[in-house]
Amino acid sequence: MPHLHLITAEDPLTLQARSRELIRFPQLTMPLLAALTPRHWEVSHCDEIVARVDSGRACDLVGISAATPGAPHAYELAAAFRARSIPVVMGGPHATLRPLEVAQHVDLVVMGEAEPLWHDVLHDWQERPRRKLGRHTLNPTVQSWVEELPNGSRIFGCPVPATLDQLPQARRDLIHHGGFNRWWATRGAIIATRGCPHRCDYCTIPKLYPRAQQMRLRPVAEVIAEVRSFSDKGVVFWDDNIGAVPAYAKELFRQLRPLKRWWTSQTTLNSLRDSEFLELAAASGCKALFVGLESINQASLNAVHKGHNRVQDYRSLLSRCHSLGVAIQAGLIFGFEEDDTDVFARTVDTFAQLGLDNATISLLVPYPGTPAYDDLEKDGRIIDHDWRHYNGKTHVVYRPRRMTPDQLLNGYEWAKTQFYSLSGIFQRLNRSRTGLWWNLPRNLGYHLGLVGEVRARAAMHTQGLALSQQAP
Ligand code: B12
Ligand code: SF4
Repeated sequence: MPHLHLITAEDPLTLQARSRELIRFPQLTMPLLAALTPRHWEVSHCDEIVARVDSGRACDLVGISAATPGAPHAYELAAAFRARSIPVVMGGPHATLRPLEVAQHVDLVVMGEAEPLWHDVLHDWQERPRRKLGRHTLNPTVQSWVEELPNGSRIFGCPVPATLDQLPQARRDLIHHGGFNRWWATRGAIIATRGCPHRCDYCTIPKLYPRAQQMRLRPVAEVIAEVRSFSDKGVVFWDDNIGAVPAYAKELFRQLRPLKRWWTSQTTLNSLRDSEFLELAAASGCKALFVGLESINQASLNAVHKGHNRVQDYRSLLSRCHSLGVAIQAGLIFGFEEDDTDVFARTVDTFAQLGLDNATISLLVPYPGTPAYDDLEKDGRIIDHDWRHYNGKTHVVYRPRRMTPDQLLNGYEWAKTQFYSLSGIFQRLNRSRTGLWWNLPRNLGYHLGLVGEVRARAAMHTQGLALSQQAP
């Protein structure tokens, strides 16, 4: 039986930054890929968020998934396995956005979704047919293709989006949790939809899936059957925008209600404007929603084509959520073209007043393939091409328009420290009062995580300093 070893790669710097946060999110990507793998393969999984990769382990093929900041580390892992003549296949966001770069480091690159391709990729690898250089049809039924490169690597792609009907259930036995999360973290990761109808300039979603704006929906009955199949109380829908098709979401929530689970997912402000959506979500056990508020600067939101966020609505929409017992975890980004140095204090003050429950606060990252990256590159304003720094936490990788990179980094760290200071937490949660029994520990987790993150940055700077001192 051939053995496939799957790795969810995590860059050490990102890992250190997140190491103290009290929540470990369940990984779905590799457990789903394992479920898509033909039965005659034995499959194992190492999630680097909770365990170290054993690069000496025996296997026939290694599969790696990596986001952009994890790519250089994924290349190191690939090199260690390839040195032992174990071939490596890589997929995920970075492989989809930069396939030719990734092909310099691995044997097989899979762009986009695995569903229409994975069986053919494994079959192709086992058969190893000889082909000329260039692109060839792989499977005419789904119009998939394989490209043979001069270095012997192959890139696989498919222009047709996967259908989500009869998606196999993820291999939850391969969702691992470590440390203090071992006992209580959920394995209930699942998706109901794929895609997002919006096109925000800095987001990679429009580039990750073919026809990304065309929403794909799993049949509600199949989603419900999968939720029923596991006993975890907590369910995490890893959808990009679960509210993109309101009628579908509402039907899902209606059918979810009798299962009495607690769930969370990601959506946009459009969903929060829809009272029926919110009421059904709350009644079906929604405890928190991740919403990309991104900024309190309307000019910034408009400039990145996120005009569906209206700053003037934040107060009423937050209090509507709180009145139904739904907490909001906001995505907040600093460093947009319209941001200047007063944005940091204004943001902290605004969200303290509004009682925002939580926030994932980041520096703007121009991920390759996005309009944000293309515009900055064209202006010659990308100042750092080391993907490890594209984590939105430790480095500013471009020259912002209205401040210096140092002002942006310092302002971001200051804002984060204020937002998650003990007094900041008290002020916000005192206003929100939503789900305090879990919301308070979650905030304290971020408070502790901050210490790890600032330490990680200090370590990185020391490392950078040592390298520059070694330079001739
Ligand atoms: C869940 C999630 C997380 C979770 C779990 C991440 C994980 N590794 O599983 C957490 C919260 C930990 C997280 C963290 C981060 N994330 Co995140 N995350 C997501 C999210 C919302 C869903 C991913 C998911 O599980 N989807 C469901 C699964 C089943 O689908 P999938 O992952 O797309 O996998 C399919 C294909 O991509 C493909 N595939 C993927 N990998 C492989 C590997 C092989 C070998 C093959 C054959 C195929 C294949 O097959 C799968 C089935 O079709 C995506 C958005 C998105 N739609 O991708 C962002 C996303 C992946 N995250 C993103 C980012 C930036 C991050 C962070 C860097 C944020 C940060 N600053 O810390 C970190 C990086 C940590 C890491 N190790 O990845 C970006 C990546 C952009 C980029 N250029 O890399 C995305 C695309 C969001 C966005 N809007 O741009 N994330
Ligand atoms: S709404 Fe969110 S997921 Fe959709 S394109 Fe914008 S940032 Fe990406």
